[in-house]
Amino acid sequence: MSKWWKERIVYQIYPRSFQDSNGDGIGDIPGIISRLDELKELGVGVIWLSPVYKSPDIDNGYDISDYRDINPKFGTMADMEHLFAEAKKRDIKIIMDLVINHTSDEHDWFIKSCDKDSPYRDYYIWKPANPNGGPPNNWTTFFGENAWEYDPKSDEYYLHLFHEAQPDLNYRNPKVIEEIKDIMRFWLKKGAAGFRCDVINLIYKTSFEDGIHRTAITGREHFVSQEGMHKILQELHRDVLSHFDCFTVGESVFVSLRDAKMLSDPEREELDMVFYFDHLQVDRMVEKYIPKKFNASKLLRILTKWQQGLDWNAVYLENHDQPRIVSHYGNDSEYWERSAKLLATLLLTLRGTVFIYQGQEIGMTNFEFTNISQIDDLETLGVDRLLKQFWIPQSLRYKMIMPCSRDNARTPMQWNAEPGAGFTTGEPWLGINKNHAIINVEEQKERTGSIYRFYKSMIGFRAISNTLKYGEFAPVYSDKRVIAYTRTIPGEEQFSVILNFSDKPATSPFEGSLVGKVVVTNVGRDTYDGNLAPWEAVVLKVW
Ligand code: ISL
Ligand code: CA
Repeated sequence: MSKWWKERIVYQIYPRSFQDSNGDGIGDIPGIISRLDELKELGVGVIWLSPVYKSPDIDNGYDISDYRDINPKFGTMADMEHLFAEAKKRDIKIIMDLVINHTSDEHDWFIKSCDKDSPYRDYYIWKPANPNGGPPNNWTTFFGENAWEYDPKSDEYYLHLFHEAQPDLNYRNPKVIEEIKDIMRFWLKKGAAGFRCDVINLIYKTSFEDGIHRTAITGREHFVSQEGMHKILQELHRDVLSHFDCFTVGESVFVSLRDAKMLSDPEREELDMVFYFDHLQVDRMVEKYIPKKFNASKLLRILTKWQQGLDWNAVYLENHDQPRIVSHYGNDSEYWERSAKLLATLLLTLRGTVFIYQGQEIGMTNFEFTNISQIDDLETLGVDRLLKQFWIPQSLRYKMIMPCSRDNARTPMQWNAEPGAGFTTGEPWLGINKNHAIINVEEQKERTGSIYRFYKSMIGFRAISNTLKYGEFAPVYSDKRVIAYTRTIPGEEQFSVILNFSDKPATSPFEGSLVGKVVVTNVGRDTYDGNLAPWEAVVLKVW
């Protein structure tokens, strides 16, 4: 069934790095408003706003201390209302980041909850020490440490699957669920068109037994995608979401296809789509810090599994937690421009709602961090500490963590070649990539053949093509470097997409659905004969 949220392009804004309006070096809401025309021009139909709520910013806003207030760094509630109004004028919808697995430890609920006799005690997960002493169980956090924090005052521990300043809410308490419903209604009434739900498949903890020991996130079998979570999501849908014209995308970690299917099955009325990570881990071992060789066949296998396995996908290659895709699966030096266009071709020819992360549309690259002092990301700092404990030398540590640091995606947006990159007139909160002198919006908007222009035209092409939006996906060919797939509306139209993920020329078979008229090219070719240049992307109209 067609829906507006299946057809619009979603653009993720990481507010602190998007546009600063007052020279304090931190992006803000008035800054976003000043760039709305720009987003409209690119073809954006929805903004996903990373958290702008009141927060002590231990994890850059993913630690909320008041869900109904705005972080003063970003502006005021009046600014936020102004943003909704200005976006609406341009027919751009906004989805909010709903971070409800945990709050900040400065949230009023948590402060009250530290008192053993408070009615808020049960809003969080407090447990006495293990009978043998020490934390209640062996669970570990996403940032590498034990997941329990001791509170000497009440002589108990509270659970935090992320930083200790991010205590997990207790979803066995119906009052917590009612609070969350109220928060959702608050934002939907203000004009939000839905939510991106942070680590939503972790909210329900089934038991508190020790987990099977793992190098990371021990205990996960007790809290990933539990039955209790499905029930809660159905309740939120029934009592809140179903009363508004909105959509939800749930970030789901360690999610299996089966669980993702249940989460996004329209019949079950939980979420509309989910973010999963499989397709970004082709060149990673189970632990993302250990690299392995990229293999295009494997990428196509994973894409096929999810494209065909789910009714509707959330399609993305970047977000604020991932390295820049051109530095990850592309080539950010010699073939920077061509490989970024190949990745744009991939993104915009898959079936699902397309998400673009700020800066992706100009091929922003990873930052060359040379020292841990340049890093703000909690996760990178945590992993560095952990590796140090294993006596891994600094050079090797940096080699492992820097290419994956979440800060690669968090450096300020590169608007122009000026010293502050058009992002700020002040001192930016996180280093600006030196390459903004070359890689920036201003330059690319003006130049025919730029990555920006390529994104814009692919977005335009998708907007008028039912086949790209809704057509069936089928794999056609792959080897270590090349993948090819088709998008088809039976009896109506078929496209095939052929991509060479390598610095070397390659070939694809030249028969069947791999023959057709060239409709998209990143090398300026008129006809296709089965020979691909390095990093070439071509879309053929087969019939
Ligand atoms: O970033 C990751 C992989 O590099 C993930 O492990 C990530 O921590 C996980 O996907 C959860 O992410 C979300 O919740 C976190 C927050 O730090 C992230 O920014 C957010 O996207 C806690 O709220
Ligand atoms: Ca600012």
